[in-house]
Amino acid sequence: MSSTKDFVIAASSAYPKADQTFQYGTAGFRMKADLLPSVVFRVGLLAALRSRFKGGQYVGVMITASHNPPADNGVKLVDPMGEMLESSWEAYGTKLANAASDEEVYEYYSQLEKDFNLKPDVQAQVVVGCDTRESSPALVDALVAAVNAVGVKPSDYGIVTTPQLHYFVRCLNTQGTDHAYGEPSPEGYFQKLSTAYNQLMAGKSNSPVTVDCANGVGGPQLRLLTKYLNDSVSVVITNDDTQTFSKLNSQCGADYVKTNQRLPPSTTAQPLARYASLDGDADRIVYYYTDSSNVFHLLDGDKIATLAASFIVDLVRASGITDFKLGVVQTAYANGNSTKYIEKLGLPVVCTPTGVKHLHHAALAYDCGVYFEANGHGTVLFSTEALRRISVHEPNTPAEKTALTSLQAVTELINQTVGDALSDLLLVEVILAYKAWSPDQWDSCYTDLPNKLEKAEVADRNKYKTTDAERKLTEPEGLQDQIDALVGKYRSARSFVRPSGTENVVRVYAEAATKGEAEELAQKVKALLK
Ligand code: NG1
Ligand code: ZN
Repeated sequence: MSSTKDFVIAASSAYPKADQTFQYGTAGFRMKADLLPSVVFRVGLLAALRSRFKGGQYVGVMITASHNPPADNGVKLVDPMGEMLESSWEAYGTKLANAASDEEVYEYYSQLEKDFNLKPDVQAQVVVGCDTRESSPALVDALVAAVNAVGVKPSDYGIVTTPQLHYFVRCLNTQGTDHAYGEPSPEGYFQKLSTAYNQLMAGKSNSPVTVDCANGVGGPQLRLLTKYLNDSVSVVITNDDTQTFSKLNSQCGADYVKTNQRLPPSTTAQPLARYASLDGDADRIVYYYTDSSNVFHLLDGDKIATLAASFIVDLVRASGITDFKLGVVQTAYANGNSTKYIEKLGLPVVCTPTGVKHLHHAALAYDCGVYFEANGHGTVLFSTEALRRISVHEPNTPAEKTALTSLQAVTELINQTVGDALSDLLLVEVILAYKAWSPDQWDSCYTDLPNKLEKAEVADRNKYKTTDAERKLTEPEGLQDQIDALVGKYRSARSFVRPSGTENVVRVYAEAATKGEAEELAQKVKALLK
């Protein structure tokens, strides 16, 4: 009779490893899709181990490369409450992915079983989802082959957004408990979001919003979601061709708009109308508009964070809830003026290293933690205690009752597992309707400092070491002093350099009083890296 060892080795041999070193980074493994089959196979083994380590709870595997070009793909694990994989396990993923032979794959696998004392009677449960890329189905097959080899039948959700998969995982693990998150199905997801949205929007309306879906999975999913929404807003869906693989993230999508700070070329914007762009797996969203002079204005993650934070704080106060701590979490890429604005609102604001797991973690310190990366990836977390207080609070006046009911619906509208472009879209639409704000009114809360993001190819990005939430370099020696000297020459300037966690490059960010100065500073700092 064959043993697990035989099954794993035989199955692994169908997914030979490319001659390459892999690393589980900020977004899991991400690279050209043809290098990935062996990596995904081994991630499947890791997912099964992780599930057993978590007492047989469901663990998710998402196959996507988000905003990367169509030829790329990626894979990442989702922990039982819908969070990103706990950091200490990333190294096990890296080790498995780099095992030199099928025998070594099994050796590491069984070593982890021993190290964590994983009992054979705990059955692993794995769920998988993927984006619309051409390479995704074959990678799902690799994943299925791996978990089958260790006796697990995975649940395959097919083509879903990354945040949907996070939602399903949390629902599956909380079913039947007093903290059940929702029905673990696409319908359950749409139902949860739309019920909250429809309740919040009763009697309110918005002008239409046009949503560029990056020709990714967000398009079909948003189309389904809109069927559940009342007619308080009409959502115009664009760039939703998921059949032509080469169109994914090409000349459209949140990353294109944020990086180039311009409209997707396919969009002819009506002045003062609202536009939004999702990324390829719909976990990021940015808004934008053109003003009456046809000038483009970006409403990025920082603007969404400040909008959400001020709205929620107002609702909490209006509900009569006191001693409620709401904080905002940003990264070094947050515009300097957004940080000043949050401070002006009297709210605590902290800066963490790049990567949502850091922001998510910091946000847990508050009753309500609002976290967004400038690129539009973020969400709002309510602590268990805050949710309890909100649910038992007794309003003293009809006005308090109205605010409290809205606050309760807001906690349902927000996907609290991870940044979710569809949930964030509905949240922004609700807030703008409540405030009766046009996009320029929202924009006028503060003016972004002009900024520039550049990337530099370097021989070895690992030579760049940072401190102070990646705002300062400690290595290479002397480089930070040179950057500081350059920054000192510009008005309202700030610049930092950090190695990317997802690409083999070093990123340079600069902001300054004018566009010209920000661009010049970025170029000069980039030139230091040569
Ligand atoms: P890196 O490549 O580490 O800069 C990028 C984004 C992050 C985050 C991750 C994960 C920027 C400057 N960086 O990280 O914010 O979203 O990808 O996708 O946008
Ligand atoms: Zn994404």
